[in-house]
Amino acid sequence: MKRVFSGIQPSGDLHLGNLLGALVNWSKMQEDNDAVYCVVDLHALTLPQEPDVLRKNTVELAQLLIAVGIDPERSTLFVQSQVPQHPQLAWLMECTVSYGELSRMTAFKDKSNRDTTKFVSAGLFTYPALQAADILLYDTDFVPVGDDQRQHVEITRDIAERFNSRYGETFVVPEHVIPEAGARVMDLQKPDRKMSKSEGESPGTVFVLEDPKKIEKKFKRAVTDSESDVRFDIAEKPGVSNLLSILSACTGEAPEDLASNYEQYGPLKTDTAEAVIELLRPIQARFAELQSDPAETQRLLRVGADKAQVVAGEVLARAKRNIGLLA
Ligand code: ATP
Ligand code: LTN
Repeated sequence: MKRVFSGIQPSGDLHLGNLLGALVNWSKMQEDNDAVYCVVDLHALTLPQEPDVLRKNTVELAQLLIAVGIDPERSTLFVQSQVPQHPQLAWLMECTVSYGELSRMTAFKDKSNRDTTKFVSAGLFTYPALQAADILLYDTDFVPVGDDQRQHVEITRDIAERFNSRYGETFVVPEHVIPEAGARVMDLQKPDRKMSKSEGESPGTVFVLEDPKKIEKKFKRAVTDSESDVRFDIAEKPGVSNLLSILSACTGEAPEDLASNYEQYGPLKTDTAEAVIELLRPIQARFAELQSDPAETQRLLRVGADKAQVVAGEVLARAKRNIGLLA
């Protein structure tokens, strides 16, 4: 059986981009693979966190993952900081990646440049080394992610190949799995920017737990353009194409085919809002049930961490042995 691994940060409220770009595939891929899914709380520390908020977000994100369909009986679901092999292997990864390679990461450039007065932690810079550790610790074959993580999976492959060629066959070289529709959900107000959760409350971000009435409003006010024809053309019509991509991810129909059903923006907005609300309805209901018992979620996560440590311990021992550290 193939191994699947992916992670998500407890850095804010889950949005439609996370769901369509990553979590739909997480859920699908657990059917035929040995899936390992992780709430990457150590990654969230790259930006300053409020301790109580981080704790709450970590448990609630795990509950949301279960609500979306991740089955903790079938998949291994755990929190990164409860498996100490992650930061341990990350050091070996930091010593296998170069300063130049890390400097070329667009996610780092975006986040460190966004506000020049903000504190830029060293962790934000070395972040891909920890991500490589996450992935390589499980002999991962496939990594389901959104399009923005393409470069991070690529650098993970480079690190694995370099380590293998320096110290002998140690790591499986993983591949990304990026969905056809929904890989890059854009902000409804700024369709040239990806929908993002660390932006906070924004009229262009649709949250998984958002009230249906609010979702409807956000779609109604989505930025389109001054023309009126509906066609799928990301360069010329980013706003309209974003709506078609979202509708496509919800319905499974190609965005080009969907475009031919519409002559005006209004009905496209209404139908997209409706498809999204229907997709979210069962997730919201299931989350409400799970939320009432955080202790049970924490118990499940502990079980997941114990399961994860079995594999992570073996792979870390292999890496330590091959690089010349004492057992
Ligand atoms: P942040 O805004 O804090 O960087 P994020 O919203 O990008 O967070 P992450 O935890 O970094 O969320 O990502 C979780 C998963 O969701 C990743 O696989 C990522 O590729 C995917 N993802 C995030 N934003 C989008 C988006 N707008 N469209 C499609 N996939 C996305
Ligand atoms: N960097 C990712 C989150 C992440 C991840 C991972 C994704 C951390 N470790 C391992 C896939 C595999 C992000 O910010 N979206």
